[in-house]
Amino acid sequence: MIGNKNEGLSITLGFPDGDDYDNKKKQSVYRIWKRLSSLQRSLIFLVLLLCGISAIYIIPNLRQSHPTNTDQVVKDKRDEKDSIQKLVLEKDKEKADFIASLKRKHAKHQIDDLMNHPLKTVDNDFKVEQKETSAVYDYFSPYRKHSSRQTAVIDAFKMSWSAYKKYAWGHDEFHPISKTHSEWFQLGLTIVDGIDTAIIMGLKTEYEDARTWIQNDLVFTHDRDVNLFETTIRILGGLLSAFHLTKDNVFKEKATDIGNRMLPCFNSPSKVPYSDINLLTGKAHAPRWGPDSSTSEVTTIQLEFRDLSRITGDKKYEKAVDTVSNHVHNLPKKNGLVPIFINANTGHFRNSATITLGARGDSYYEYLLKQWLQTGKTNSMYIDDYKEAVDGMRSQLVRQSEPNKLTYIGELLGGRSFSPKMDHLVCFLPGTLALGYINGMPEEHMNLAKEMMRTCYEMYNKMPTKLSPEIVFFNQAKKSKDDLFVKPADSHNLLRPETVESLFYLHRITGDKIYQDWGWQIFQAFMKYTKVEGAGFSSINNVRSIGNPGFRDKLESFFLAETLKYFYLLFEDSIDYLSLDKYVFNTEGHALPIYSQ
Ligand code: DMJ
Repeated sequence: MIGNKNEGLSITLGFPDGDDYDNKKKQSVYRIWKRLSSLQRSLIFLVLLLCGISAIYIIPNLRQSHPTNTDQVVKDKRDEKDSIQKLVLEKDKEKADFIASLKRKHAKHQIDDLMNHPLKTVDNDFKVEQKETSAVYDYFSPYRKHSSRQTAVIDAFKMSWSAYKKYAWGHDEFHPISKTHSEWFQLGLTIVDGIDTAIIMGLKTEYEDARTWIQNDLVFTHDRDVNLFETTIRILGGLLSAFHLTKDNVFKEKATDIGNRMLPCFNSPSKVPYSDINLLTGKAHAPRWGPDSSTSEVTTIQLEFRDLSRITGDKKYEKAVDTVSNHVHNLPKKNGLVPIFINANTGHFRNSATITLGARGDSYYEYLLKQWLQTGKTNSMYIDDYKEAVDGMRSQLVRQSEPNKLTYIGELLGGRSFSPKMDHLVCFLPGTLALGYINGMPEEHMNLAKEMMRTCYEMYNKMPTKLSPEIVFFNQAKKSKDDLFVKPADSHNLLRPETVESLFYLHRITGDKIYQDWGWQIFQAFMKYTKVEGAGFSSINNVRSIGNPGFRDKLESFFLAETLKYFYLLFEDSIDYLSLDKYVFNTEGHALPIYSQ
């Protein structure tokens, strides 16, 4: 070592070994430090401080030039892109397109899911090209992620399903207070209606239990009358949806069986179907309570029978329901609006019947739009009738309440005199109008959809329990205190889906999260007032009583088929999950594919 001690600086040129070197070095630094003035020492402190601060900012940036988690993400993204390209090269274009579209919608969890769990490709035996891919999404992938609101909905479904399984498995309906069950059609209604919700929520055990029951125990040979409309939308619709989502032929076979057994309903003189049929004997007839079928019932079976034709290649089902549609199309109407009764023998409307968007009228309007969509927008008869009907609603039925100007849809009693009565059932309308709007209907339809959506929300929000009654009346007098009132006989809640269904469409179509928040408020009210300890959910008697809402001891199958399904879909942020471009939901919430014609 050579050191110039006088200059207070030492320069190391050699490499002496061990302690001797270290001691000398420490002494030399210490001596230098002692010789410095306080100003020099302060300057050195300052320089060291600045170096320290710079290091805090510089080191993390330097670290980024080395492999980190962020890089791993970038690499994963690149790999993901490469895999997508590879899939394209492998001619698995359908899957690649699907993943790419999910990616665009930031549905990262679904990308992960799909990358890890390939779609299963199946034979496409449809005679008419369907817009849906011929691949089946892996609903039961363990990689699926749900938002916390979706998880709450799934828990509600599981709670209700397991209680039904424990006390009523295989029976139509469950009574959660008495823990008993009852039959309506003796077709395991709750299972068949609810199975596709289990699929959509990714509930494998529940799905498998239901599938096993359907395969082994669902028979259509009971000597019993069933209602054509209810059996079509719930049983046939449920089976078809399960078939499309899984491509499992068990569902197709059962759907074909029940479809065949219901066909005699159409053998009426007018070809407008009878409302009821005995599935064993094939004897069809008008309802016990009168000579007429309900208009909504004979016009809300078309999506299902048409789909059955498309999957079997047998045109007879579609032909039967097309005949009904063509017939109803040619009947005289009031501004596109229809009376709620039609006679299967004469084929004529009962002209003195009420015109309403509620019970017995509702889904006539819904299926005009949805049939047009199902058939690839190729049949203008449906959309022309739909447009005329919406114009008719606007001119004949739409009013605003006092004092807050809530837009509502009233009824024409006897086809003539206006009543400010609105069923909760009418709340399907905002969703249908919004669906029409994104498929080319005019802006006024969307405006009406939004206004009606607020009204339907207020039907919940204004009640002490935050749950809607079955029917409300709107106030028209200028000095009214509140916009709506509820008659005691109408104050029950049956766990109906319509408002949640419309919230789902409005959110899907506008992306406005207010609809999710409204839905969450409603969901919480269901949890608070309709939950039965250890037995799922029950409809209630009085939404105006917080203290005594009173259980009605009944779980309607549409709570599992529709209400909870639409809650789940409302809280889904990806617009590609059961895309409205590929699926049309029947009036019971069952997903059917859209075809090219
Ligand atoms: C369901 O069966 C269907 O949504 C139908 O269109 C109307 N009634 C119930 C639900 O409220």
